[in-house]
Amino acid sequence: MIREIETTLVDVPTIRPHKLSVATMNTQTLVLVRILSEDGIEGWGEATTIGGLNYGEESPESIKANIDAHIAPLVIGMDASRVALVMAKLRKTIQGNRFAKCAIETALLDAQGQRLGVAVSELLGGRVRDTLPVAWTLASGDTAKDIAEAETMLEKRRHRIFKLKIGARSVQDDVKHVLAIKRALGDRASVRVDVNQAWSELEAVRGMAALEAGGIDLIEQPVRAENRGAMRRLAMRFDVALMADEALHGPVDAFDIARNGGADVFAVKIAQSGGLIPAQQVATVAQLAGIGLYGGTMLEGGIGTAATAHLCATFADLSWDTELFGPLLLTEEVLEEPLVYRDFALQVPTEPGLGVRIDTDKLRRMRRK
Ligand code: MUC
Ligand code: MG
Repeated sequence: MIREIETTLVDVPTIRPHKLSVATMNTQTLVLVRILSEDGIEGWGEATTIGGLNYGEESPESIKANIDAHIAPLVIGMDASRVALVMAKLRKTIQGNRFAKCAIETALLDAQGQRLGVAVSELLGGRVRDTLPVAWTLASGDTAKDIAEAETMLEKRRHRIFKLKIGARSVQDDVKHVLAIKRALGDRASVRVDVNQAWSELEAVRGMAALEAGGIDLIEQPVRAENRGAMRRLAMRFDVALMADEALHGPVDAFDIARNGGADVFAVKIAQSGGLIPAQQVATVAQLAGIGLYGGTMLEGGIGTAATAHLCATFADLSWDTELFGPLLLTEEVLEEPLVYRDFALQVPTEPGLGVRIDTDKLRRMRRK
């Protein structure tokens, strides 16, 4: 039986300002969810977003408030081992709040894995890989600094895929910045961009033409999420891979975009999809439609990153790899043992549940008072 659901906000400074077209992040706020069941098993989940309400329609504070006031009372007393039943009730009764639902589902699956002695990836059908190549986002806003950062990452064998955050400046300035980085790194790295919806369709046509010619591998969400027509036209017009991110709010969006040819690649995000199971459905739609998969992040800390890693480990085809670097952008770790990054890849935890342990003493010190 679910006995208690506790939510905690943790503000963690980033290692450097992280500049996106929608916000500049100096801290990341983790919403950590602990679900305690009567059998003594404790599961953990996490939700994060970017820049308060700059990225999506849920903020850390709304996620916490809605879990405390509406979600917890609904599911406390239900059988904790009936994860699907709890989530079915939640999805039927609570509108929206996908990030909050994801944190709850993650915690329930973590507990269930511990209960059954299996990793979450096994609960999700079984893993086909134990390591996941991880991209790094260059987002200092400065070309020379970004090149130096990329060189360090290559040298340390931590990343050889780089995603550049653009869209805050003019298309011309952004293209100049991106192509300078691509020229410096050459074939040693895959260089991709994320525009975070900043361009009009016309700007996207100009920007994508220049980026494609300059050897950029992937363009992520160049136009507004709701502008599906533009995404479809851009996908048809250009050979360079076009990825949907903000446009994907779960399996129904995935189905619609797949049917209309609105993307070549899906960024699969557990929070944006509303949980691990709906994210798995997003991936299934992609695979059925011949759309490539990429393991996306909302810049989660260790818990949310481990959860996504378990899901991505089950994908037969993960041709665009992942960006599960969230914990590496943060100055503080909430796990007892940090996740392991080695040889350009994240090692998927193998212990039961999420396979991570929370440092509760540290969490007590770090939590927002
Ligand atoms: C996004 O839009 O993809 C992922 C990596 C990063 O730097 O920001 C996020 C959000
Ligand atoms: Mg994105």
